[in-house]
Amino acid sequence: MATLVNRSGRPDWSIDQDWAAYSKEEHGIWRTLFARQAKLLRDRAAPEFLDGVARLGVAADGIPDFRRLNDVLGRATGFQIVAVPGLVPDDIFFEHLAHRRFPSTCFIRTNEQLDYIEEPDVFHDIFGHVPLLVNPVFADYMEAYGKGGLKALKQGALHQLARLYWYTVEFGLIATKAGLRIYGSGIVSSKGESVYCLDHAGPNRLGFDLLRVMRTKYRIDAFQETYFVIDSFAQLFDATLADFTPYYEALAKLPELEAGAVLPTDRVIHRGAGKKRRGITRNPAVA
Ligand code: HBI
Ligand code: FE
Repeated sequence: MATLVNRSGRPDWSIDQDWAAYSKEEHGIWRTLFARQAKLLRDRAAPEFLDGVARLGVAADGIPDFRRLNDVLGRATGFQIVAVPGLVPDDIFFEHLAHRRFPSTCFIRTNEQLDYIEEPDVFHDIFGHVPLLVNPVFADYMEAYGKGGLKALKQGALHQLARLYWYTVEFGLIATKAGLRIYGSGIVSSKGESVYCLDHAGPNRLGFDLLRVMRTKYRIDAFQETYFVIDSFAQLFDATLADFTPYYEALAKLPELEAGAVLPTDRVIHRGAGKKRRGITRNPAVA
C-alpha cells in the first residue's frame, strides 16, 4: 500500500463527517447512484443486503447522516460507522473492525466518476458495506476479520488474508433458493459488475473454499475472473473460527493461483467462458 498520511490528527484516523457541509450536487450524485443500484439489485442482491438497506433507511434522499445510521446499526448489532478521510493503514483498519467499528470515507465521487472511481467513496462504503453490518452473523464475521487481520499482520500473512476479504466482503456471491445473489460491496456499488457477475458467461463461479480463496490472486483493474459462492453467512463465519496459523504455514508451501484458474477439486457452479472480456477496463472494485 502507498504511504498514507494521517490528515485527521487523531490516532485512530477518525474525522467528523460534517454532514451539513454536503452540497445539493453531492446529495444529487448519491440519489443518482442509489436509484440505479436499487433498481438493478432488487432481484440480484442477497435478501439480507436488501433487508439492511430497508432497515437503515439509506435511501433515495441523499448522503446519509452517519449519526442516524449509527442509531439503527447500534441497536441491531452494536456496529458503529466512524468517518475517515480515505484509505487508512491496515493496522488502523483492522483495529476498527476488531472493535465493531466500520471506517467509512465521507467524500462522494463527482459526476464524471459515476461509473469509475479508484478509491472507495461514501457510496461504496455506506451503500456497499453497511447494510450487511445490520446482519448479526455478518457483523460477527467482520469483527473476526479485524481480529484475524491484526494477527496476520504480525505473522506476515496479510497478503493471504486480504484475498479472503476481497473474494467475500468485496466480491462475494451467495447461493439462495432463487439462484445466485450478490452480497459483495464492490459489486453492489458497481452498475456494470452487478450485471456481469451474475448474467455473464465470462467469469467462473466456484464454491467457496477458504484455503483455495487465500491462494487466489485478484484483479483490481477489471471485473473479476472468478467469483466464490458461499451457501450462507454462517458458513463464512464458521470457516474463520479456527486459528489461521496452520493455514498460513500450509499456504506458504502451495503455489498461488491465477485469478481465472479452475482446479479439478473446485466445486464448479459455472465454468467461465473467459474470452469476450476485452473492452472491460473499468475498475469495478469501488465504482
Ligand atoms: N481503509 N478506508 C479504508 N477502507 C478499506 O477498505 C481499507 C482501508 N485500509 C486497508 C484495507 N482496506 C485493507 O487492509 C484490507 O482490505 C485488507
Ligand atoms: Fe470496500
